[in-house]
Amino acid sequence: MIIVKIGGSVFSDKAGAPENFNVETVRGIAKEIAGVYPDADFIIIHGGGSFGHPEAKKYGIREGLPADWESASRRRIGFTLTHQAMLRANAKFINAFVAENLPAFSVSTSSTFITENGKVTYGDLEVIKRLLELRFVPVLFGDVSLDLAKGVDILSGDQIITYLAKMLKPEKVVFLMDVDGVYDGRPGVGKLIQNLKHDEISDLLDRLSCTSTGTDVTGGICNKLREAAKIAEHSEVWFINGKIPGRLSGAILGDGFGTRIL
Ligand code: ATP
Ligand code: IP8
Repeated sequence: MIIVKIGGSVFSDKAGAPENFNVETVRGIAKEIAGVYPDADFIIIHGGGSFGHPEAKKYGIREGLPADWESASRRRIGFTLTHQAMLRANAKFINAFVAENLPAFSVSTSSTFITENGKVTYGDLEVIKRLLELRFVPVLFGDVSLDLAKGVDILSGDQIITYLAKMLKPEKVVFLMDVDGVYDGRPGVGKLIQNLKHDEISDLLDRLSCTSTGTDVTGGICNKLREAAKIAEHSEVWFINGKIPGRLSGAILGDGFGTRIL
């Protein structure tokens, strides 16, 4: 099984207009997956991009549910609206995948997982396992979550992958971003790291400024790297450019260009 995270920076311009979606890029990714399916099973997770992040930020979802009724009422509405924004993104993914003849099936993250401070504490994977047995391609997404500590929170797609990797032990996890991989400084300034040992990640985190864009509520590249260190205990992990045709196929076939976590 291969888990592919399609980052928000790949399918949308996160600093651009609300809910912009690059359908050509997503169709290209779907085509590369269709070239390998059904020889390999896939789970797809997409991020929030210009859909979930602006709404989550606007309504302060990461702050949880406050005690006073008026603020809590506004946050509950924001929780619903953030989820709806993610469902609109998800519908665009399903359409693009189906157009490439892949049986992509939407699995709503907030109905599958419960979090505690944004980390999965409970996940019901039965539907996902059954979908895989029947050769569907489950498509999950970063989403709002019901949270044991805060009432409500955001569950990042990157965090979902850590949980799935632990439970399902995929052969490979591929993170698609809008840059060639992980850099030892800001992309364009730092050098691309082609092989990164998972025990070097904490030093790298110290060296990085740890921000991606102003609209990201889930911690950008730093959260991704922290999760990758955990995922690498169970599977092969790649960070590659999802906007360049052929790179995903390369990582799937084992001679990818990007960063490989060892
Ligand atoms: P989303 O969270 O919406 O799914 P994403 O998965 O594409 O988005 P981001 O959280 O935006 O990922 O993180 C990727 C971004 O981090 C890239 O667009 C890149 O410009 C930025 N970045 C910052 N520092 C680095 C670095 N050292 N190495 C790689 N990317 C970096
Ligand atoms: O982009 C965030 O998921 P991510 C989801 O995978 C929302 O971190 C709703 C902002």
